[in-house]
Amino acid sequence: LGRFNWEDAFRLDGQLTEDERMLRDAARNFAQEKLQPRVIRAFAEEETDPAIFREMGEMGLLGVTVPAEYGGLGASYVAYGLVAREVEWVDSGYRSMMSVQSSLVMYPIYAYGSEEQRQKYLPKLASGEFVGCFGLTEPDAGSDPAGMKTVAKKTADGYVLNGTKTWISNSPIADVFVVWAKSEAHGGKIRGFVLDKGAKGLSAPKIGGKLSLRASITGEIVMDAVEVGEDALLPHVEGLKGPFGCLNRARYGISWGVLGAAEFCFHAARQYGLDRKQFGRPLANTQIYQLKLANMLTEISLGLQASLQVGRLLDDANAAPEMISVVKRNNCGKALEIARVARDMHGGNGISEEFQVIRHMVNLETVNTYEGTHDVHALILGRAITGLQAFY
Ligand code: TGC
Ligand code: FAD
Repeated sequence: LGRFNWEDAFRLDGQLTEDERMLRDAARNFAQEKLQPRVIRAFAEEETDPAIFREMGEMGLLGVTVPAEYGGLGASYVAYGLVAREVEWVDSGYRSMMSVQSSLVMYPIYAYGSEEQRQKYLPKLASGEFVGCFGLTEPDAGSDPAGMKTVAKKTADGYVLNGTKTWISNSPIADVFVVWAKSEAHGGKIRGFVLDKGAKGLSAPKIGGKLSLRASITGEIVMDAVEVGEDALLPHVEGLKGPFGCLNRARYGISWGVLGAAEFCFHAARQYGLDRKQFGRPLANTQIYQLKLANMLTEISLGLQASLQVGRLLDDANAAPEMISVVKRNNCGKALEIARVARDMHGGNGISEEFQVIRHMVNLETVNTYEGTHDVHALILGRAITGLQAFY
C-alpha cells in the first residue's frame, strides 16, 4: 500500500497529463507571485487592477481552451479547471475576471460568432488588451433569464437595443460586451450581440458597496437605443441554449475554482491549529479540531475527483449539463461551509484580513449564488430525477 499525502489525498497529480501539470504549475506561480501580493489591499479598497487581464494574457491564462489560431492555448477543459483552482486559491474575484473573459466572452464569440467576429475580438481578448463582459441577468430576471426585457429591434442595416443588465462582472472596465436580448426580427427569440465600448447610448455604471468579491469590479449595462450593425449579431445560435452553452463551461470552471479557495482555508486552518496552543497543547491536538480538518480533506478530495471526471467527459464532448450542476452546486456549497468552519477555527484572528479566511468566506457567498444559485441547481437536478418541472 502507498503512503498517504494529505495535500493530494487521491493522487490527482498522477491523473493529469504532463501538459496539464505544467500549465497548473505555471498558473500557481503566477497566482502566488503576481496576485497574492495585491489581494488584501484590492479587497479592502474595492479596487480592480485592469492590468491583471494583460498579465493573465501574457501567461496564456485567458481562453485556455480556445484554439491557438485565435490566441488561445487549445488546451483541455481539465487544464482550464486547474487554472481556475490556482487563481481562486488566491481570490474568487480574480477567478471571476478570468472565467468571464474565457468562458462567457471568448467561448460564445468562438462557438457562435462569424469568422470576422473571431478575428476581430479573440486575439485581443486572449492577450488581455480587451476586457470582456457577459450580460444576461436583469433587475427583474435573475434565476429566470427567459423573463428578460432587453429587446433588439431591426433597423434598415442592423438593430437597436434597449434594456438594462445588472450584476455584470467586469462591465465598468469592459471593451467588449456580449449581451443577450429578445430579437423581434427572430420571433422574439433570445439572440446574442457583441457591442463595443463607446457605442452611443451604451453605459456601464459600477455597482458600489459590495461586501463580497470586492477585488472584481461589477456593474450594470445600460442600453439606451444602442444602434449596431448586422455584424454585431452572433449568427450561429438562437434561444436560451446560447447563454446556457457558455454557462455550462463557466459553471464547470467554478467547480474547480471554489475548491482552490477551500484548499487555502483548509491549509490555513491546519497550520493555525499546529501553531496555536491553548490548554497547554496545539489546537490541532484536539479531537474536534482534527474532525473538522478530516471533514475538509474529505470534501475537497471528493470534489476534485468529481470535477476531474466531468472535465474528462467535457473533453470527450460527452458531458451532460446536469453533471455540471452536480459539481457546481456541491463544490460551491462545500467550499462555503469549509471557509465558514476555517474562519471559526482561527478564533478572533479569523475575522482579520491578514488571515484571509473571512475574505474567502464572504466571496464564496457570491459564488454560491451566481451562475445558477445552489437551489436552482437542485431544481435542475430534481427535474432530471423526476421528470417534473418545479421552477414554476
Ligand atoms: P429550459 O426550458 O430549461 O431551457 C430553455 C432552452 O435552453 C436549453 N438549455 C440548455 N442548453 C445548454 N446547456 C444547458 N445547461 C441548458 N439548460 C437549458 C434547453 O434545452 C432549451 O432549449 P430549446 O432549444 O428547447 O429552447 O429553460 P428555463 O427557462 O425553464 O430555465 C430554467 C433554469 C432555472 C434551469 C435556468 O433558467 C437557469 O439555469 N437559471 C439560472 C440563471 C443563471 O445561471 N444565470 C447566470 C448569469 S451569468 C453569471 O452569473 C456570471 S457570473 C460570472 C463570474 O463572475 O464568474
Ligand atoms: P433571484 O433569482 O431573485 O433569487 C433569489 C433567491 O430565490 C435565491 O435563493 C434563489 O435560489 C431563490 N429562487 C429563485 N427561483 C426559485 C424557484 N423557482 N424556486 C425556489 N427558489 C428560487 N450575471 C450576469 O449575467 N453576468 C455576470 O457577469 C454576473 N456577475 C455577477 C457578479 C456578482 C458579484 C453577482 C452577485 C452576480 C452576478 N451575476 C451576473 C448575476 C447572478 O447570476 C444572479 O445574481 C443569479 O443568477 C441569481 O439571480 P438573482 O440575484 O436575481 O436572484
